[in-house]
Amino acid sequence: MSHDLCVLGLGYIGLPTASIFATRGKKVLGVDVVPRVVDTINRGEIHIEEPDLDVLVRAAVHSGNLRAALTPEPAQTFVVAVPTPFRATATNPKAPDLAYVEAATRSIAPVVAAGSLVILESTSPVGTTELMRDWLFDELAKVRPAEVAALRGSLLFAHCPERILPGQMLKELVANDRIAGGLTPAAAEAARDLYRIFCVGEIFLTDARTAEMCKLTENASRDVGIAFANELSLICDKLGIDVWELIKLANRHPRVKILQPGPGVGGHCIAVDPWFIVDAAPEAARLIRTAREVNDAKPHHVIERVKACAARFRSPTIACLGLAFKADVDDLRESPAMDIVQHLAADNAGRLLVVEPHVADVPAALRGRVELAALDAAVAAADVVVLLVNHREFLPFDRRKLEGKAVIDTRGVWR
Ligand code: SAJ
Repeated sequence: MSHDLCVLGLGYIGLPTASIFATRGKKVLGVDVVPRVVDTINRGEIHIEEPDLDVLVRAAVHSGNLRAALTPEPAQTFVVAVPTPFRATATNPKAPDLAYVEAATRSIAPVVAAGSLVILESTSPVGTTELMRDWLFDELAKVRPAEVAALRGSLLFAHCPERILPGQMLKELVANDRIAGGLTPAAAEAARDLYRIFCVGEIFLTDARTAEMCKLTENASRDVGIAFANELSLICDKLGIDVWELIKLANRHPRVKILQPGPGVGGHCIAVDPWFIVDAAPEAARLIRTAREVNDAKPHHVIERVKACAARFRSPTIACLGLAFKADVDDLRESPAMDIVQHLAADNAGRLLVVEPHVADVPAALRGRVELAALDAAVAAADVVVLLVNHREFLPFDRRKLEGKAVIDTRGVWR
């Protein structure tokens, strides 16, 4: 039996997407290469934290419309939602790594059918959808050579990037506008008709290359905006000005909308995607590269400030509040807070107490080097308090508990 959809990659994007299609009556096979992930989902449970995702996945699995497996099966539509990380090359330490996209694409060659729609959702460098088509036909030539000519005329390829914000994924999955970029207009239209099943936002048709660049541009735009705020924070430190007050006042101008400075930019999107533009056009992408460098340098600035404060105490205790890459999520990947705490530990800056309400254990990278503590206990014991993530648990805070301590508030929430 052919499924309606086969979704490859059951992570932060693939799992909600597969589940929402399933709850809208589509027969969905979710594919992941990790057996533990497949087993977890088939029990109706989840392996990642995202508000309400557990309810959605349980409903999808229990309806009988979503099943997970290790290998693809025949389907009308294939959605590739696998990671696109970095890979160091001889000329570029941050070149895009398309190995997962290539492997997922090649894996559908045995099961793809005439007229199938193949969608790339993963954030990808410009030209990846074309590469995807080429990889698929290269694989088809090996495994089903007699059918290549017929399939070449009928397969449809499109890029439909996701835009959902971690922490608000399910709301944004349904509500956000989308871009459907086809290798042909027919492919874009077919992709639009598919996402129309659950997407109530507008769906705009374009070509695949524009859609690829559009996704990268959105995240690069946010990165440049945050870099502006982070640069302001460095300038304000030197000039003795409160950057948060400054930004609040500047934003009262009707056409000014400055973002917020912080300890750096984390997550697996904004700190990664702009490099795909730099890689494609290194000479032209000057501002985009500089923004990345400004944001990547920010954790080091925080580390130096913490070490300078700690140096004032004989055997300092430092409370680090938050490890996640941003507020109210459990995701520690590419987290500037993790980076800062790891450096403080490596530099023996002091006894390190870490408060992270979203993790149960000390992460492997910090094991044996920091102690996990409750908020009040950590602050009471600390000489230096460093607020790294503006988790909601840290916001209503009795400032009197900070009296006599050195405080570094990287998010400006305790002003
Ligand atoms: N940050 C700041 N200051 C700000 C805003 C954010 O320092 O004013 C930091 C955060 O603390 C975090 C990082 O930037 O470390 C990124 O957080 P985010 O909330 O801006 O974005 P992500 O990475 O969670 O999600 C982004 C979103 N992209 C845009 O807003 C343009 C989301 O819509 C995308 O779907 C997602 O990337 C993705 O998957 O590409």
